[in-house]
Amino acid sequence: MEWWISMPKVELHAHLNGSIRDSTLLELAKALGEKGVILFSDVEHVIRKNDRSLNEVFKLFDLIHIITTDHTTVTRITKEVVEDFASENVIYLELRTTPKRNESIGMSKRSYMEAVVKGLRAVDAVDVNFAPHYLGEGNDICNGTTKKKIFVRLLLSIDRRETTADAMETVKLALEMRDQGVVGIDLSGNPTVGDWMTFLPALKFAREQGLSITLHCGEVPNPKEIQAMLEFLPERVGHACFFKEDHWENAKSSKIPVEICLTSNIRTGSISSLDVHHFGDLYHAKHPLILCTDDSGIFSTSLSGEYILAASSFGLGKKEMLELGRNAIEFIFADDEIKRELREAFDSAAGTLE
Ligand code: 6MZ
Repeated sequence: MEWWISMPKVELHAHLNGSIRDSTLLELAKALGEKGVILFSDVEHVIRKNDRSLNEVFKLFDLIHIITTDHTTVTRITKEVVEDFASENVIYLELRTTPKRNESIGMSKRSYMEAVVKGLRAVDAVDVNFAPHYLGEGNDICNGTTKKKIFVRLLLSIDRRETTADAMETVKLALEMRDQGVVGIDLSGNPTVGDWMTFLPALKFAREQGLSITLHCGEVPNPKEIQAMLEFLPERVGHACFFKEDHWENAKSSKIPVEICLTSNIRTGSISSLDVHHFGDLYHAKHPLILCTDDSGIFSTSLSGEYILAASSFGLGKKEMLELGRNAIEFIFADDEIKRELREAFDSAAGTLE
């Protein structure tokens, strides 16, 4: 196995419905085609396409949501996504997803999330620790088996198309599900849609109640919104592609960690090429940053792929890759006990470096 696949990794920016296996998506689309719900031939080339603009990505998400949003499928894709991350030695995963309501099939935001949690419980290829004090069946902590272990925590996403009331419902649900591994809130969705002020009351409430917050910030040029988001002092931001100098000054002085998704930024055209990607500047300035996948299914990538891409583009060796991965531990939303365990895993990997 290549070294960057076997090294331990921490994934903090992965959207559930963006991380679905292509094979699963095609299988589900085919089944819906056979039922006459969609025209498979229309859909197939959209799924198989590789390069997509940011707007095309959001059109694809609307299609994916038609294909995946029923309880059984949500459970299945959650299980598969966790297994896929674990198979490339992700040892801590913060998986984010937008709770969805679909009255015609009896789905509420809560029942959607219950289907997600069912998916976490269904994983059997690896031991999943997904909730505080949860020891899954067959958990290897005491019995000394060599089954891999992954910590999974959940972030509930607010979609920028939603209303203040929708956003508040999501935050309340997150609070009720804290004992099932929910640790924070994400604001995401098409960055050209919606207004920051719509979500602010729910985000403030989330913060008051002790949830951590990460915001998709600066995915499109919108200086005022970027400024307002930075003033809110989120625990992390994602992307930061269109930050201007004063935004960077602000983010750097506040030391706000940035979730960096190289392949996603290049594929959507938000950044023209890796040699001008802000990873380089942030890395050399030692600004807190975390390499992430965003949507490993949509962009045909993996976290290992992102590490080797960063290594080859910015001249990182094994030691630097491992350090980069280890630094991510400081920015997870889970508690200190988990941080300690993760540090041990990285330190033991560091001990094997020649
Ligand atoms: C902004 C994104 C995104 O929540 O249905 N999402 N939002 N920028 C991105 N970069 C390309 N990638 C994914 O996962 C899919 C949803 O995550 C958000 C969008 O709201 C998308 O509908 P879930 O599991």
